[in-house]
Amino acid sequence: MSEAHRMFVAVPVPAWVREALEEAVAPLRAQHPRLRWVAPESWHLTLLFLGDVAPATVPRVAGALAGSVAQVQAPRIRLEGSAGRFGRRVLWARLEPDAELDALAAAVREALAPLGFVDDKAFSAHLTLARAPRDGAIPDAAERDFAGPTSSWRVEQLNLMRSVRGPSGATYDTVATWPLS
Ligand code: 2AM
Repeated sequence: MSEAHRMFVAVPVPAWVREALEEAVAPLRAQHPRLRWVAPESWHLTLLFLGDVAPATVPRVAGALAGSVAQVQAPRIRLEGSAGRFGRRVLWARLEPDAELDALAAAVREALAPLGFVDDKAFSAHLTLARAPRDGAIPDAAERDFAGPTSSWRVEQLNLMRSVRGPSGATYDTVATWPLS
């Protein structure tokens, strides 16, 4: 039997936003080298974490996602320029609340719930920048000193992603992608 893959549904960050964000993150990365900083090419907005998905289930997931994107409008994402934390473990870039982004996440969740993929936590839009080391926490200063761009962009695609654990953290592959209109 082939192996299950750890998967999630996300929207990517366009290259020009990544570049602007990277400039803002660089000084923090230098000041807090013990934090596990997400590589800019891996930045994304998770809409739903699926966990382990058996290879035979992937086409059903893809089919359900294709149906879900047909029903929603492409949202606009706006970075607020500030950061937040989940507990003491995760540092993220804050997004302005957006009803269309919430609707996209809800459509994805509705489409995949019948296949058994349910997240107990409510959707909370965020762009993860760093995680605390196992024995540490995100310092207050990392949240306070983040002065990011206030970029905004129209979401053009929805991605089904695979997370691959490696020696220096997880890397992400795009398994399938659907354009939003
Ligand atoms: P986040 O970084 O945007 O919070 C792939 O693992 C992605 O799925 C992570 O980048 C994380 O998105 C999200 N995710 C949500 N719940 C998760 C969980 N319980 N375990 C691992 N990843 C999770």
